[in-house]
Amino acid sequence: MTTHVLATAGHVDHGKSTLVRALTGTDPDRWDEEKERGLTIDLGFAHTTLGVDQGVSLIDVPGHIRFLKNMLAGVGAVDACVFVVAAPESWMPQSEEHLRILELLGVDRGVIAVTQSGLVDQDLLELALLDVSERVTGTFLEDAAVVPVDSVDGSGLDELRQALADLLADTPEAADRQRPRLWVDRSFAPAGAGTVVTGTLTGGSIAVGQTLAVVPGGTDVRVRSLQSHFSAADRLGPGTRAAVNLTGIDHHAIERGHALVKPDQWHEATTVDASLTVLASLDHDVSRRGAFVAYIGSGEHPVRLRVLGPDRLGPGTTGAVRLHLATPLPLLPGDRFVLRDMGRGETVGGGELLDVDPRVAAARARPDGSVDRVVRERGRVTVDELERLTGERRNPTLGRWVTDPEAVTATAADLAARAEAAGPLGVDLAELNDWDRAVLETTQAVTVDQGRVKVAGAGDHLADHPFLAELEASPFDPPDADDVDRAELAELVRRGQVLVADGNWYAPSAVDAAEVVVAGLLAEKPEGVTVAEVRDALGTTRKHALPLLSLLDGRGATRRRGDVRIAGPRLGQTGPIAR
Ligand SMILES: Nc1nc2c(ncn2[C@@H]2O[C@H](COP(=O)(O)OP(=O)(O)OP(=O)(O)O)[C@@H](O)[C@H]2O)c(=O)[nH]1
Ligand SMILES: [Mg+2]
Repeated sequence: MTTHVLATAGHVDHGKSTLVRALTGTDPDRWDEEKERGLTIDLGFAHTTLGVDQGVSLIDVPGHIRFLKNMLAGVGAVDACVFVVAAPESWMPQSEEHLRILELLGVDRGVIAVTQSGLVDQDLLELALLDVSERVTGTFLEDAAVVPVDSVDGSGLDELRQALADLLADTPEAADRQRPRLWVDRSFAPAGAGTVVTGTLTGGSIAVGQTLAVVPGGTDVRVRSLQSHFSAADRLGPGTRAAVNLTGIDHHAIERGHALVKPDQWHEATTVDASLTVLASLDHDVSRRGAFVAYIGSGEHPVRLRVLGPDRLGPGTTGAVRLHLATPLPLLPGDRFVLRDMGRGETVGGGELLDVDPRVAAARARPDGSVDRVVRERGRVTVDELERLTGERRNPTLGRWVTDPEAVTATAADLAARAEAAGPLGVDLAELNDWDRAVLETTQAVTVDQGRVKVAGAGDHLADHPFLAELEASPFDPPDADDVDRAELAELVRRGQVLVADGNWYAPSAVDAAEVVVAGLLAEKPEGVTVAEVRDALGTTRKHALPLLSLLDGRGATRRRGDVRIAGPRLGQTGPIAR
């Protein structure tokens, strides 16, 4: 069974609700007031099956201008429309306005029902059909089937059903992008059931037991049960009308215009850049002045508007605008909106969101909806963040980021500059963040040597540090290290280029040489040699003989026994005698 969601559209009293009832058996006018007045105030919902396996959900909208807000809440996520024009009155103002709104929202297909056909003679019917086909020329309904019907006497209904079946056979099923979003159009609390919200589910599936987030607000809720048109389901896919029973939220805390989404999957946008197409019928330019509201998803949101580039847009033109929302919404580039001016009570135009988190100042912003630009403006963006901002999941190009080549080059240059500034010792690797480290792998400009980031090819200044030469010049009577840079000294010791014992510093070659001398002594006196004998043999003082011997003890060349040193287990194995 495929399912599609359709909305009605058309002027007040042209027979939308009557047609929905004739097609589905359900009266979409739910409220007593609606039934009494014969006027649709709010959205109505009905369901039918065409043929054996084509499920159709119908959202019935009000035609009266006063309830345009409710109409807009209903048509945001539909696959197609049933456009209703009454034969006796033919094209009327809300026929026009609804058509414009559907166009602005990106609805791209539908059927046209010319209703109340039994109330006019053949000539008038022909006139109405002609009028309608002229009105829709150049719009998405240009090639739509136009079917005369009378919902009261039933004539034409079979043809309309067939036209709908043909339309839906050609209509792709709602895409599953694993990114479910349900714009809430109703929230209520049936006795004993907690909170129930309804809406048109798009972008992905939701399942019983799943945790979802309410935006705005971010409240986590759990799906207790699911229904579509009163039949229970464990899971509902995109392109279905969904009634979701939630735990974790009071029904007053979630309302029309809010959205249910997966936690952490959506950027919550408050400033967005968008294209705005101004209706050709508008009699003035659009500038930042106006009491604007944007209809996005199922909601009505006051916005501040700024035209990007020029400061105004003329009727019939398209340009870029920046919108500031009062409440954050889970939005993506490609989402559609309709803009109205509440002060003038008119529909201004509408368009498509291009950037849900603009980075460039309005004066310079040139939004275009491209994923590459989002990456370029940021330099780097994690794959998760990129998906939140664009809906697109890309493979990372470096570490966990999708990167702009210029940003990688810039960071590499920055690393080189830091290494340069840090001098010969370089920068401690521990000071670099994840991004720096990732870039490090890609650049030849710096190298990592023993945990320090250094300018590549700078050579190792520590290898010929002057202190080493001083130590080697007087191996058994070496100088102190008071004038040596502490960090450099520590690094020399860490590398083993300088040996330290009892606060004295020695060249490794000095200890090697001492080992040769002591080995010679021990060859003659295997029973052991004294410190004094070693001191004399090295021609040094006790101050240095003691640390040198303890360094030899340390490497296992000698070993203490009472007052003397004897051969250690590794005598001749680590020093120059072995080599
Ligand atoms: N004879 C006849 N009467 C119709 C037909 N369609 C609607 N009507 C009548 O026209 C009146 C208005 O019909 P509705 O279905 O309420 O019109 P609507 O488009 O839903 O109106 P709103 O929702 O308020 O915009 C009602 O009295 C209907 O009985 C039709 O095809 N034939
Ligand atoms: Mg109605």
